Amino acid sequence: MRIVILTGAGISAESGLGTFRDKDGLWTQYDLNEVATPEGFAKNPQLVTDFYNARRANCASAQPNAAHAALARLEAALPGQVTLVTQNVDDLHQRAGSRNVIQMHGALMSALCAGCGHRWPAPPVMALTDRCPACGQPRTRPDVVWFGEIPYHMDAIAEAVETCTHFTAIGTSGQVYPAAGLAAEARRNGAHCTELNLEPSEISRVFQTRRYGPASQVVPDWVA
Ligand code: BV8
Repeated sequence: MRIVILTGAGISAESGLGTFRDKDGLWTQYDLNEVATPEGFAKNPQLVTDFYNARRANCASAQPNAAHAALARLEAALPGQVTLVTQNVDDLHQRAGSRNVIQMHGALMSALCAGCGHRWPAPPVMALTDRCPACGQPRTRPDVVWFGEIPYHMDAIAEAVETCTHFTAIGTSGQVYPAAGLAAEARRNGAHCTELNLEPSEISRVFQTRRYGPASQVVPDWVA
């Protein structure tokens, strides 16, 4: 058995981290073009740095919930058979004990040098004057994938999706590509696809099995 799990912001909602497109989501409070695009960062780097500093602080004070813990148990019970692909930039999967985690949209807890590409653990509060430990340039940016940028680890993700027997999406609205296209790809490759979400997503029709409710309830039930 080879299981690919794709998670989105909904799995961290009950840990107190906001989602993006729910009624009080992040994209109702911020214009994504201003805070989640390279153009936005170029136009107002301080606004973007402040946006990610605030989310990093929220993440540091949040705790993994029962859904994160259940996925860590699943991975431990099926060594080498579970690949966890997350769209989330929080570190709650890792803090819950998941080991094989692919963060396709990057990580809040990582800093990136826009000059030389070096990555290092982000300070709690990133500043535009922070210098890269490798090249010394003051070109620090959040190590996240903005709209228009290519997601990380796409080759590894494609290989996992091509060979998996089961694909389960958890807590994602299925609106952001290429992540939202992975379920249909897995289905085409013969995988059994399951959606675990609060409500039907944009891509619900792709899934053979669908369970709706809060992740902290439906995910442990699914893992059991
Ligand atoms: C790409 C940054 C090319 C990090 C994010 C024009 C120009 C360029 C590209 C495009 C373009 N037009 C369209 C595109 C493609 C674009 C895209 O998809 N746009 C959408 C809006 C149409 N994609 C890109 O730009 C991507 N790059 O295409 O490059 C390429 C690609 C491949 C190969 C070669 C070239 C880059 C996309 C990444 C953008 N970065 N974030 C950050 O700040 O976090 S996206 C952002 O949305 C987050 O990463 C988030 O993870 C992601 C998806 O959102 P969800 O996780 O699904 O969250 P959402 O709020 O939407 O839904 C939450 C769900 O949870 C809901 O269904 C809700 O019901 C449920 N829920 C709520 N509570 C609970 C719950 N479920 C269970 N329990 C609960 N308690």
